[in-house]
Amino acid sequence: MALLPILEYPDPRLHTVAAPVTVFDDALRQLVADMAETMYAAPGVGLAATQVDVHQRLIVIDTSETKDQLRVFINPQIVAASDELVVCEEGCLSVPGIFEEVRRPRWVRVRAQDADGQSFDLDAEGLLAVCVQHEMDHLEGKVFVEKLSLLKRERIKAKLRKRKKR
Ligand code: GNR
Ligand code: NI
Repeated sequence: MALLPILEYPDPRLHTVAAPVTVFDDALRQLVADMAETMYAAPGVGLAATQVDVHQRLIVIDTSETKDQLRVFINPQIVAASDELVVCEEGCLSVPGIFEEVRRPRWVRVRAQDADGQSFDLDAEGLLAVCVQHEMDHLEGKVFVEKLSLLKRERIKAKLRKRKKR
C-alpha cells in the first residue's frame, strides 16, 4: 500500500486526457488499492487517476458515511443522464480549500468495468452522481473550476498563488 502525491491546480498535467485501460492485471489492482488509500487519507469522496499523474481511465469513489463502500470505475461512460440539472457545492483535492457551486444532471447511468474487467451499469443520483461526473471530467483533463466564469477562475488562481507564497 502507498499514498500517492496529488497534483494541484493549475498543474498542466491535470489537463491530460486519460487513455483507456486495456490490461486488468495485478499492477492495475495495486493502483486501485493505492488510489483508494490516498482518497481515504486525504480525505475525499472520490479520486481520478489523473490526479495522481496516472493518465488511465480509472476512478475510485466512496460517498458512504461509513467509508466502507469503495466503488471502482474503469473506462467509465455516461450512457444516460437526466435533463434536469441540480446545483451542488463542489470541492476538489486538486484545488484545496476552494468550494464553488456547479450545475450538472441530477442523475446519470454509468457503464464501467470493475478491477477484473467485468462490465456493469450503475444508476447514480445525489452526491454519487455529482462525484462520478466530477471524476469523469478529470479523465478528460478538466477541473471543476473550468466550469466557472473566467472571473471566478482568475480569482481562484490568484488565491492559490498567494497561498503558495506563504
Ligand atoms: O472529496 C471530494 N468532494 C467532493 C465534493 C463535492 C463534489 C465533488 C467532490 S469530489 C472531491 C474529491 C476530488 O477532488 N475528486 O476528484
Ligand atoms: Ni477533483
